Amino acid sequence: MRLLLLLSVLGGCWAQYDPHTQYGRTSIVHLFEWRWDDIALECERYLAPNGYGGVQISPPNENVVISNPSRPWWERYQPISYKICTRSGNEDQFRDMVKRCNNVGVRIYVDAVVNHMCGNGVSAGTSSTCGSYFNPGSREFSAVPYSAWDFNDGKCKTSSGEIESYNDIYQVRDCRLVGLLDLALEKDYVRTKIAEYLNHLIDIGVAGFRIDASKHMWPGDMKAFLDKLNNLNTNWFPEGARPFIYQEVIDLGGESIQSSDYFGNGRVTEFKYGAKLGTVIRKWNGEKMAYLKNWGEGWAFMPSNRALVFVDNHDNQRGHGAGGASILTFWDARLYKMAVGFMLAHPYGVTRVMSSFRWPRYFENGKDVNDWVGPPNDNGAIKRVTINEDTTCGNDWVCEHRWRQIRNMVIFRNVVDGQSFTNWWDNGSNQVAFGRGNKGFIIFNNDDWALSVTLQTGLPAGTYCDVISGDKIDNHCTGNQIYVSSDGRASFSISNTAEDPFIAIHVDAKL
Ligand code: QV4
Ligand code: CA
Repeated sequence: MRLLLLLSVLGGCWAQYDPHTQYGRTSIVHLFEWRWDDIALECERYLAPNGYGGVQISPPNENVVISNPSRPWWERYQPISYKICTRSGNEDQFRDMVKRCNNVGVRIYVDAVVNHMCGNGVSAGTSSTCGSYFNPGSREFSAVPYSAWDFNDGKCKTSSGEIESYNDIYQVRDCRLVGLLDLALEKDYVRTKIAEYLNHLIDIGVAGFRIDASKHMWPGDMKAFLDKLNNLNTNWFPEGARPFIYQEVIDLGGESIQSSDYFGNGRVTEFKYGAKLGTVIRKWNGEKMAYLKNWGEGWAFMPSNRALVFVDNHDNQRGHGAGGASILTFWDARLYKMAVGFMLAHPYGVTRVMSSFRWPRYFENGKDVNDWVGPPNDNGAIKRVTINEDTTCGNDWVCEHRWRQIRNMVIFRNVVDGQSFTNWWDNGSNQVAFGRGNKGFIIFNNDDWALSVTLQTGLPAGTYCDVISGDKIDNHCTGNQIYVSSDGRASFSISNTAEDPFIAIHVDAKL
């Protein structure tokens, strides 16, 4: 009995690093700006059948309505209250989504914007997604309520009241990030208000939180409100399960604030991952895929068991936040699929797949002047996600998570979960391959010439469907086949002009 108790305590204390996905599901998809009713449908019709572990949703709390520019996506990062009431839906629709997704084993992770309220420059009134009154000038948010006592104005030492230097850890935490009214998180009243908001979501059934702008909160203040959080809802989670926490901290190195400052609270977003992988796959700065042999901690990333990783996110796919020009996105489809495929095959971190909307990019002097454009909408109402005959999405939803190559690599990651990184091979340039124990094997050709090689895969003998060029349907491969001989070796040929110059096989795609 004592052993069981010990195991349950150990399991419990590690839980804030654990996404609590259903057994055999390993990846999260960010359904950026989707409506709650569409997410519920997607959980049932697509995410559960294809082994997605959970969904990161856009902030569900009431936000400011920005009319100039017209309804930018980033208005949702300017809270007005903690009412579940946004363009994605109301509380009833939110509850329905959480229930339906949990009932098919797909978790919900909430984007929690708790460092600040709306921008200092916004005019007072009721221009908010639920009509709540607010007055930035007097720091009044009557639907919480917050008043001037609850903000950091007195504590910030810069003349502008804004963050002026990212190397001054006090400014970064106690001053306004791009003018956003900064909450006084050392106050128990503020910590309690935030905990009440997050506990409301936990009681409805969410599995955890992306904590927005974590770099701008003191780790100790965050711990104070995180310690006030309830255990997860036992309708869907084991007794004593702690909310999964992943903190948005952009640390590309060189700043006073480090990701490791936040490890005590939960996982942390590893922004070096997407920035470096984009540089390697684009073959910039002399980078080459052969260097990926020691990918992960070998590249000075944080420990794998603290990392939340992604190729791009909602900020850096449009030039916000960090990562710069090397970030690969759906706009760079062929290279993007290789990068996402590599991420999902490699054992490092908890993986998050981006699912975007298309917007009218328009570059002036190298900057996309339409980087603010919000989700597809009809006079402000977010458009439904329509599904086409060919299973792609309509209405300008990109649905990268439905692209065969990405969906099948999410499944690949599930099949190889727990298997070690094995059988690495490279040609010294941009042709590389590796296996995951005896469950899966992947090979890339990112050179400007053909790949033709016979390699040890570690897999049992048999005929495998390549899940990049097609699917295994009934007992038939719709794409290429790979034959693994009794000694585990297989021959691979990949043209450098192939639509997708990589091949992936695993034991669940074996004829
Ligand atoms: C402007 C001026 C300010 C001025 C202010 C007056 O820039 O100097 O004081 O007006 O009100 C929008 C506008 C921004 C404007 C601000 C209003 O773009 O120009 O300030 O509103 O104050 C998103 C967008 C921001 C947007 C913000 C709020 O990226 O452009 O600002 O939402 O609507 C750092 C952080 C990191 C952060 C990243 C973007 O360390 O945490 O910057 N990433 C997260 C989210 C991101 C979000 C925020 C944080 C803020 O991922 O999407 O910013 O919640 O690296
Ligand atoms: Ca702050």
